[in-house]
Amino acid sequence: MAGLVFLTTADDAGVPRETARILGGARLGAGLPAADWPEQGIAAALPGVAPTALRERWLSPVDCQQGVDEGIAWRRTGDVLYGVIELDEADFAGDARTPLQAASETAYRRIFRLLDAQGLPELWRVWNYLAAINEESHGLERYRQFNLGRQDAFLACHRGATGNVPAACALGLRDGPLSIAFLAGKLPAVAVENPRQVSAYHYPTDYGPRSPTFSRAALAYPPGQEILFISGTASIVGHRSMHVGDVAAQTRETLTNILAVLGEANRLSQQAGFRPDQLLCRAYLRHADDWPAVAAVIEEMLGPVEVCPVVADVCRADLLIEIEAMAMAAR
Ligand code: 3EB
Repeated sequence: MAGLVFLTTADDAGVPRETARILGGARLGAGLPAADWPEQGIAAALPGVAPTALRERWLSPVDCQQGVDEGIAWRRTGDVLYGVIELDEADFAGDARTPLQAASETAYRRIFRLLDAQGLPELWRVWNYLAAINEESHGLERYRQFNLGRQDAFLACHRGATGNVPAACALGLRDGPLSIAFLAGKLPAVAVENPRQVSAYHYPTDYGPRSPTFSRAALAYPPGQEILFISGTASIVGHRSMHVGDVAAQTRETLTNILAVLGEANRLSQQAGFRPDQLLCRAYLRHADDWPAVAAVIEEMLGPVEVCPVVADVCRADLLIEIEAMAMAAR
């Protein structure tokens, strides 16, 4: 059975003109026009990528249904749904919470409302982007404000904030709205943790009044397929940042974490054969100039994998690199 296909292209050459089968995706970099399917725009520099932009698409084997609800652009194919919501924090000025906390809680409440209405309640993977993630306002770092709003929405919408939570990433861009893309389905994903790390949802309060709500990876089950989503992964052992100031050592620690998560995923997986050289990676670099050093460590530790480098701010000020990965298999 043909399932979902994930496609990355530098331009639109060779891509089917039939856009009804595009479930959704992301536009990275600058220079491509916005798509007319649910697409998350990530306006960031892509070091070493020529030209200057990439488009990622999830292709469905059949035409998708689509809609827009409470500002969420979504498409679904069978029991899988992809959506994107962008909220402008300025629209939440005057709320008792900080504008970012209010926007974050609102976005997640809307997502859960849509998923409940569609009968696809299981959130598998979330991509979060916000402006100036490490800056402080209202006496709290903005990433920590985001964590407050996100966790409140999970609890209010009866999801729970520990255990079976989605795989995710959360990155800072220079400016722009709060932007959240997600994949969800009818069947629950299997959450995967990392034996080398404290679960993020159990981080001590030194990292903020509310813990981040994500799992280290998720195994998701579209019909006939198993998809491994490895969350944004950094140079953290236990709950502490390691190798502060040394991007090559941080990349090595990050990949050691990814390989540990991969091992756990294979232990829990239905087909148990995900290999390091099969990973499709996105590497978030605080500094574009670090890309050659990061690329060399990735090649050394994973082999010649596909990597999309993106300049973005990692959610702890002492981290220079965060890497996420995906792999797909037939089931
Ligand atoms: C960490 O391990 C690094 O808040 O959704 C990675 C992936 C990180 C997801 C999130 C944060 C998030 O804590 C940061």
